[in-house]
Amino acid sequence: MKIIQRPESILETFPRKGGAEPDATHYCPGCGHGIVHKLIGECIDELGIRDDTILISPVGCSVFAYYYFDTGNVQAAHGRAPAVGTGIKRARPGSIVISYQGDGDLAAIGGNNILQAANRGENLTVIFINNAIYGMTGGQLAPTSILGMHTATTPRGREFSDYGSPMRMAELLANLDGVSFSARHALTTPAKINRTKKAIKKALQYQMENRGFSIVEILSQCPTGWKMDPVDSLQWIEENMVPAFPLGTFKDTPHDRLTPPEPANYDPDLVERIVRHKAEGGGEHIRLHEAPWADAFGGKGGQWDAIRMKVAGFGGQGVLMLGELAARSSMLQGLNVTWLPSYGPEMRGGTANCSVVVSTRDIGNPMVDKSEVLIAMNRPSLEKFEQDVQPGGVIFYDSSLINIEPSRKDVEVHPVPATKIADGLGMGRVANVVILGAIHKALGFPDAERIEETIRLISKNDKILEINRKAFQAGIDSI
Ligand SMILES: Cc1ncc(C[n+]2csc(CCOP(=O)(O)OP(=O)(O)O)c2C)c(N)n1
Ligand code: SF4
Repeated sequence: MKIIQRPESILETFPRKGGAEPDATHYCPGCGHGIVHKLIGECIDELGIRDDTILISPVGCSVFAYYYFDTGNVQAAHGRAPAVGTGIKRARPGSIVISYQGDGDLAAIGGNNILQAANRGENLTVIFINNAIYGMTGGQLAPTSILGMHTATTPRGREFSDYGSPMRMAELLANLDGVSFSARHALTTPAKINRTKKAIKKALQYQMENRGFSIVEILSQCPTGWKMDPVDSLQWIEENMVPAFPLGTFKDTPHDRLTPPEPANYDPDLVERIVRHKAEGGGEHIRLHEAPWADAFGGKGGQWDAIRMKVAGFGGQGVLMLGELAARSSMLQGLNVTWLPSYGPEMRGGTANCSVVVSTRDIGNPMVDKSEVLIAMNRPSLEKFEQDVQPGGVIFYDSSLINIEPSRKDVEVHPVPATKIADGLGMGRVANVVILGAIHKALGFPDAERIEETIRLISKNDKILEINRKAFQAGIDSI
């Protein structure tokens, strides 16, 4: 007996921000997205990969896919799902990554993203919903709109002379060496839906076997965008889309990919070896699991499992370099780190900031919106980021340039006359290293030995090295 039921990988209810909990999806009646969600859910269940699966939702009607799948979920910017998927898969090779994309997302704005990921043979599964139109934004022309098709932007129908032919992505991608599996299916009959499911399952199995890039293109009905009722839309696919997009398998040659190494932090011994190697034989090394914040962070850190720093100032102050120095030194200490720069449009004089996360654990998110530590090198940065510091956090600011005090009373504040000290040393641009000294003194990390190593890396000659060392010491003495 066959029991038809909701796959376990699809959530029972779909809670939203603000408390609403609709029991239906947001898709229009008759939309193909819902059918494909169910198929993916069934495949995940049958393969037993729910706990390992990370689904990337695109921009388009399926932007809310994360409301429905009881898996890991990440939402990517328009067309960027293959790049985001690449990052996730490389960071977590044991995960099963599904890049779920519409035709505007995959073939238009993300056209190069998909080509490059496929060409690199990234071990991902792409589910490509081809409904020949931009559904979400009101039915504009997509690269896959068929000739003669009336869309919001081609009211007289797509003409080859103006817009070329519909792009056959499954065939195009099949030509790339990195691709193991490329097929196109449709959802117009139960038999075809079953074939679609088989293809999705195969693509996922190939990923589980580490066989490289797989894509299943699915001709999917968009009754709303096509201005048809759901039944007519099935017929329209058979009569108009299938001739333009033949169904079938265009490549099925699973290849062996080099098994990617496990990420370093899965194995503390491996981490230790890497740290030793990087430090080229110098001194003691902290093992990842032996770096409790309580010691590393002036006794405070026990309450946080990561330290998130925002370093901000104007371009030319060495703000990004300061973040990098803190991140590199912490990395040499055996901690996990991320460093994410953010630039204003101007090269010098504009605003600049970077986000640094230092943790004993895996870092899921390199962005810093709430921070434990703020380093403000100019007044606008202090004013902008002060409120984002966690209660009990720490603010360092360049008191020679900032003529106000932070208003927060629930954080620790360290004014450091960094620019004045650096000018006194004859090199204003080492103000960032002065601040690093203050951080080391106040927080007890990063390790002085590791900071010395990173300072050596950035100092072009002995004279600059000496000034940097003095700046670091002056920072320590300043608080
Ligand atoms: C960078 C960016 N450019 C444009 C948009 C507007 N936009 C939102 S959805 C969409 C098209 C989605 O079409 P498709 O990928 O075919 O998905 P569907 O909605 O049909 O499922 C566009 C252009 C956006 N959100 N972000
Ligand atoms: S507009 Fe089209 S693709 Fe979007 S939810 Fe409605 S039917 Fe589905």
